[in-house]
Amino acid sequence: MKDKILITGANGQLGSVLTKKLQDTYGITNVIATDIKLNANFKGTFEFLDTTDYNSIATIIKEHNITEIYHMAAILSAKGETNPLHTWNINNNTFLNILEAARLFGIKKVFYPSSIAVYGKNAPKNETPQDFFLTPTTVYGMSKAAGEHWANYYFLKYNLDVRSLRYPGVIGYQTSPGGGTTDYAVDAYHYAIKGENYTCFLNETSVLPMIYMDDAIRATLELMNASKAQIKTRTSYNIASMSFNPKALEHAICELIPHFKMIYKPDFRQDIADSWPNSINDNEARTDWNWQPKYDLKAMTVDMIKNLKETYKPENA
Ligand code: VAH
Repeated sequence: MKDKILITGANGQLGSVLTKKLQDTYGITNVIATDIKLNANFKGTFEFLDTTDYNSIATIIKEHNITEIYHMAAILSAKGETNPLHTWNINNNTFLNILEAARLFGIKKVFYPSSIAVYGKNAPKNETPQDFFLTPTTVYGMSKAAGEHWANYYFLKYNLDVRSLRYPGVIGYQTSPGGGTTDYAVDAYHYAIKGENYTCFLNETSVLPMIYMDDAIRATLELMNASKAQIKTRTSYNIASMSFNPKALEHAICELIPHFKMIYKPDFRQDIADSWPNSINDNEARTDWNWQPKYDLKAMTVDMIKNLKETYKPENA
């Protein structure tokens, strides 16, 4: 029987690009994209789904004979701090609904997106190891750390094949990010293409782990397509690609758009960034399922600017 994929949060920064990749991989009719609102130019099978409601999830699984679930719906770090209890409810209770439905309906595989936001200030700042105790200080990070333990619990107790990645800050041209602390790195490219300077909400020395969208999506599918025996970490895998600070990003963009400038005005997001690692050790992902990033800051910048120039062409705007 053909795999039928359910993806939640299909309108999100990662969810929308992952939906397209899943459609290309499994066939557009075999991917059920869901979210709480429909994106006007969406192509494929879409269903409205509020994952805080268990019965709605169960209905979609039964109606479409779902075999795999990618649960991408979540509120990110910066936006999450504006309403902590709501963020906890959305990020955690939705995942528990997904896990219960997956268990009861015999779903083959579940993907859960975690984040380097699960680490706190006491973790080693450089080459932060996979297995270090997690002391997040954002509700987003707390919810992702809790979700990792629930994923591991459902694997141990019910043998549910839940797999997870701790994404660094994801940068892509396809979608605007929403409410993240690493969003500055996406916004800066857009301002540069428009010929405008960018006011960055982090200071110029804030080094953070980042990953290009193409690498993040490929890592997701490579993890999900690995054999069950290869998956030895059932909380979540660290993956790393590059680390840079806003000044390095400014220089990389200026190589291609010389007059571009960033102005630095740190806001509340500086404290969030300061609590996260500078760089990540991902030896386990490389050993267990051969993870290998392809994009560095220079290659990402070339690809971002090439694609954004297309996006901003009058005929495409
Ligand atoms: C955020 N983009 O900024 C997300 C990510 C590591 C950061 O989890 O909240």
